[in-house]
Amino acid sequence: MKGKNSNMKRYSKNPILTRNDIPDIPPYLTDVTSVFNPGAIKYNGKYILILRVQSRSRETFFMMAESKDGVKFHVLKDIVKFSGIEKVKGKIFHIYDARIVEIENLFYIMFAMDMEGGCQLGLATTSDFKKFEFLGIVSNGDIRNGVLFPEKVFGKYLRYDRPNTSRKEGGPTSGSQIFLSESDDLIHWKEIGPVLNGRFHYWDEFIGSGPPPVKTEQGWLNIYHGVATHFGSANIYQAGVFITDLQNPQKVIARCRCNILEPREIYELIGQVPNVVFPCGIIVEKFDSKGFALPESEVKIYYGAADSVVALAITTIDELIKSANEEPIP
Ligand code: BMA
Repeated sequence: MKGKNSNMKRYSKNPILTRNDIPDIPPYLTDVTSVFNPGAIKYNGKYILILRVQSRSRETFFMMAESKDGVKFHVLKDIVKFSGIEKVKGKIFHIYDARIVEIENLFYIMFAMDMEGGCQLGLATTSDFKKFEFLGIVSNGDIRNGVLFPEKVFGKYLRYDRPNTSRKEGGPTSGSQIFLSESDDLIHWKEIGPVLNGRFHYWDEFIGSGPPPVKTEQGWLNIYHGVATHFGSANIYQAGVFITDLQNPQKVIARCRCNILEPREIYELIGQVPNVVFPCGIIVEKFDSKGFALPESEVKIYYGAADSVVALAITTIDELIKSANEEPIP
């Protein structure tokens, strides 16, 4: 790949998962329509993805995929069920876009829940990726793209989230501000304030967090998605990177000028929703003894392409930091 901005290498055998890799679970989850937007984590040396699988009824399900090398995945023939979610009052239309972190030896999965009145954030936990427990709805109001920090900061759990502020009549929702929120118990959250704004007229007009933040010596490294909406016929979903202060994650200290990944390959340009790359999962291979990602570490970014398939892009911490430190848009 050429050019200063192209520091993400697509895996040569992309897409890594398509509808053909999803085992049938009769009666309704057979011959599925699509698989995309996976959360990712390493557990017991294995790579785990929690996939968004859509059936022909356009219902959404979570399914799990496992891999030894991070590129060849095997999809388990089970629907991931969060015990306790059945107690939620009100109809849940869809759950989707999982983001996974490990905090103090427990794994947490934050995801979007489409309900009457808008989208909420749900939280589930597991210690073994066999049994999953629903902890509750952890938002109120219309909100999406919730990502937990992988550790407490000054004694508080933190997350970035993205209120859905702009709603076209009857159309999909989006928003142009990422916020920081804090919590003592992961269930009750207090909004601290805005972190990052969309840049109107440029690549990232609407924005939302991608995978969870990564701790580096330079700050919290964040992959986000940006949507360009000024092209009339189609929105373009791209990915970018910004860095926030380790001591004050509300403060942005660097932000890319150009996107780092945009729809170019046929599987990104064409599908259920054309022109989409949507990262939700990140695996950083090497950390130092204090938990900082090493600059030379390989980084695997798992993303949904065209809301139809799962793809992988590979880079390094150093490259991501370089992109975040581009000259800002004048
Ligand atoms: C966003 C979310 C994502 C989806 C993207 C493109 O608003 O719904 O899950 O991948 O739109 O359709």
